[in-house]
Amino acid sequence: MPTLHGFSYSNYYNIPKHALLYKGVAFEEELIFPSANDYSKLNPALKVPSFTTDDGHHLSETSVLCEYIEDIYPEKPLLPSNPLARSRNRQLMRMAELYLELPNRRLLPYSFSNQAAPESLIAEVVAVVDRGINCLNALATFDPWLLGPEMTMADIYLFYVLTVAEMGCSITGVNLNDSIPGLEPWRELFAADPISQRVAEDTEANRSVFFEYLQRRR
Ligand SMILES: N[C@@H](CCC(=O)N[C@@H](CS)C(=O)NCC(=O)O)C(=O)O
Repeated sequence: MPTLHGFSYSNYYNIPKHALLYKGVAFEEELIFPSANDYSKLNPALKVPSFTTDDGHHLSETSVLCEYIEDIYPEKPLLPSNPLARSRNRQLMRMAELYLELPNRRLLPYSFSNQAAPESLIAEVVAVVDRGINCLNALATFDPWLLGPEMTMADIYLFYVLTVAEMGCSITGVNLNDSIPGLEPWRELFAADPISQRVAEDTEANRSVFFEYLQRRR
């Protein structure tokens, strides 16, 4: 059986997990942190998540796992079949990661430690996040899903990207709901799905274990 390795407090971990649950794939979850002995065999970048395929190969990088899951489990598709629509989907995933997740991730150490972030860093983050806001306003339709009537991989990607983006926004003061019309009702729609609720419960259940891991790393 395929195995998803990592920890539920990770927003990246939750992306392939949501996709697997949506597709009804039987899989195991291994609770593991990147500091574990031999974790590099699963993922040489020492990041979570990683994935062991049904035939024992290890894969990592969340966007790659999404592609693999879609290729291997095509039932209940999460990417459109039309090449342009497929690329549009990937374009939004990439933009969400580059311009919303990654800049805000730079603020996580300050969010977790309650220390003030340097103003220069905040200004850098806000400038990149502004690009992300423009991308979503230009491309997302929210009718009712991110890119039309079907829920797709881009919806999953953006939803979990936003959990880290929100942590950063609580420091920068950027209000994504105000800046991106349609974002808030779309988030509510996604969050109401039973799979989202299951993932959210698992995330919450992992909270104390994750913060203990962070303490040990300091
Ligand atoms: N590029 C990676 C990023 C994954 C990532 O940053 N994961 C975080 C957890 S959300 C992580 O493993 N951080 C390293 C650590 O906690 O030591 C991917 O797409 O999977």
